Amino acid sequence: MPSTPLHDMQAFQAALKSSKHIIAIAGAGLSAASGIPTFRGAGGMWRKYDAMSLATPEAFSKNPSLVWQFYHYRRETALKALPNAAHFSLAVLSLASARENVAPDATFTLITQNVDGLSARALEQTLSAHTAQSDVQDEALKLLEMHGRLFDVKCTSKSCGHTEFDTTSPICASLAGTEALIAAGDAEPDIQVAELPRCSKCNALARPGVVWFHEIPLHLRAIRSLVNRADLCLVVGTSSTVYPAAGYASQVQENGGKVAVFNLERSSGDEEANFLFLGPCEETLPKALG
Ligand code: BJW
Ligand code: ZN
Repeated sequence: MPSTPLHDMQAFQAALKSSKHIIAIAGAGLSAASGIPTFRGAGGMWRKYDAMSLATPEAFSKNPSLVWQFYHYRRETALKALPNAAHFSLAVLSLASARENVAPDATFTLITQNVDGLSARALEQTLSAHTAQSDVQDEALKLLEMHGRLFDVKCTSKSCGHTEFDTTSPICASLAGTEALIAAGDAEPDIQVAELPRCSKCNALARPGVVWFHEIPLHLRAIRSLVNRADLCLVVGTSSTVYPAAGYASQVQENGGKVAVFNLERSSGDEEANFLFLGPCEETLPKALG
């Protein structure tokens, strides 16, 4: 069992300062203060549906109209949302020239399960406020969006597979306004497949470029190598119930690294953490990271 005092901010900051390879694993709680609903618990319903049951390949095959309406609603919500203080704290940690409480030569990578793009926007804004070219060149190494991106639109035809980043609002005319049908029990329109988003290359049905259950998450090779060398792992706003992300913190500990959990409430596996900061991460992270 870990022997470090669980809630000791000074001890955490000493660990932060002495770490060489830091990673953060983030989940939906990171974006909760930006108004993005979480998956499980209070935020996990969309209309009358359990959000988890819509985020599957089976749901898309069975009812692409319903699943596209769900993702259209989430795209519109994310477009209106702004990164919060927790996103910015993590973005600052990425920038050697901006951060203070970390060793000058330490590395940091944020591995996020979130698809809302808010961490990328926080990183872009933080980068543009700090002009050092060396920071800009390393940007791709600092954020890995392992469950894809809401704004990637991906062809369903295996022979094509074209994906493009598209923030058009609405993504297609037939979905316009469907995001407003939020009253529980409202009948959603049954949109014909021909009217749903289509691939710009081959005109096949397109799907959201996110990773559903039983699909392979992205950037796994890079993540494996980061997890293997990490000596500190921050676990931020995730229920730690979805694999492989849920297994990364214990892998870091097995390699001798430390784990710090930032969550509103108790979460799976947090009894093993070296540090546990309960509360909204938009408050606890800025305090902890300085
Ligand atoms: C706050 C807060 C605030 C609120 N401040 N905190 C091993 C064992 C068992 C099962 C498996 C296994 N390996 C694989 C599986 C199967 C499956 C799985 O994990 N199933 C489990 C449910 C048991 N995994 C997969 O299928 C994955 N693929 C896979 O494993 O491929 C095989 C393979 C892997 C590796 C190598 C080779 C092969 C794919 C998983 C894809 C998950 N997709 C989704 C949808 C993405 C698209 C979309 O967004 O629509 O990803 S599901 C959903 O869950 C979404 C999330 O990213 C993910 C995690 O949820 P998250 O972020 O933790 O959210 P919540 O809501 O659960 O928690 C929020 C937390 O925030 C709570 O704790 C709150 O308290 C907290 N909070 N406000 C701080 N202000
Ligand atoms: Zn195509």
